[in-house]
Amino acid sequence: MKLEGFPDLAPVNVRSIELRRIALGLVSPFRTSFGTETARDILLVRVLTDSSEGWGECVAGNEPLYSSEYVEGAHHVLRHHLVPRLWSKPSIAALDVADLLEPVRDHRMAKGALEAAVLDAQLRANDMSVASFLGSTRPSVPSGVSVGIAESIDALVATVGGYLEAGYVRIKLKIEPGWDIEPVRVIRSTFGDDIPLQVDANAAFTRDDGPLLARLDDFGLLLIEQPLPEDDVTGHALIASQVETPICLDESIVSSRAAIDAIERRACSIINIKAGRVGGYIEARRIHDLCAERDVPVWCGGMLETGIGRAMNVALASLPNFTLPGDVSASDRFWSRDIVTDPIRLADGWVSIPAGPGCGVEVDIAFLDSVTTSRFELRP
Ligand code: NPQ
Ligand code: MG
Repeated sequence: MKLEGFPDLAPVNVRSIELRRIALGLVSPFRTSFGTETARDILLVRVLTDSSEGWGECVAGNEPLYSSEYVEGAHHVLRHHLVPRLWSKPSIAALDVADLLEPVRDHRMAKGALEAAVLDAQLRANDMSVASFLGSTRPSVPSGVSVGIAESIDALVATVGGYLEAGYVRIKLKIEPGWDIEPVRVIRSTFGDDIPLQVDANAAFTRDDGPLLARLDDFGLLLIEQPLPEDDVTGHALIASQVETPICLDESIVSSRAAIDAIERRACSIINIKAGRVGGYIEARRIHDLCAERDVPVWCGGMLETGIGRAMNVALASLPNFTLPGDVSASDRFWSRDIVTDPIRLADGWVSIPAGPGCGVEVDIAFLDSVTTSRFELRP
């Protein structure tokens, strides 16, 4: 199946695929309603072709807490079920990958990482950037930041103050039952009504919490992200009918089908797009397009990516219907040192889209080797 609006590029001959795991500590612990992350075990996919190399980043977490996927499971399904399916074709294009992997149910983060690596390799061979391939219309995008649940309200105020000082143009507060109205009230009273502000519950509330969430209407938030569990689309429609603030879905939107379903059922009026969650950048573009046709704004989510995934996210975020600032923070929001030589940086609250071929950034192979915990090579 050929997609509308994607450039038709020469395929590549894949010689080998490496599954590499790295260990990276976060600059500070990141607490959400589902847990606290202090370090990440990240799976990278490296594709070697006759003429190029490509990298893809798997966004699965150390544990299956954000969603059912986790890094060890992604590694297993890539090695035993996904990578072997690529060997069925002698030469391959990124636009073929999803169809080859389609018989395997779910495992979208694993599939997305493999597709991203093939895409990076194919685009480098064809001297085209991910941004051009996806249909970017801007050279830079505004940068938002996601702020974890803090030890205290004072600590939260200090953290948010630091990000505003750094230039971030939009703040997202993580919330959970008991850390919901008060943090929002204090951030508004401290920093004023003008800063673009939103909240993310990561599925921590219930269908009975409509009246509680409606109290957030007083604070002029851009949106409330994923208040209820992933599979409760009808529950989100119920909450949306009780709350003035727009409801945005993240975890629930696992595919373009799920996006259409949630929109038609009025469960959300805004969608967070994460390529990993939906199985890759091509499906992410498809969701962008269908939301644009329905006048549903989208924004680009983040999954604590290194410079590889972060560069591709910034490219995605520069498509025209990404009209809200994304969680496309600078690399130093999460990492003291990135695995790429030219990590994403903040300039007046904006980030630039890398212009080079593929994801547009180069891996710092010596540093990468120093943080590598395992490597596994697969061949046809
Ligand atoms: C979200 N991201 O929007 C996610 C949640 C999240 C930047 O808020 C390891 C892997 C840790 C994935 C922590 C942001 C994670 C993770 C949080 C995703 O819901
Ligand atoms: Mg979220």
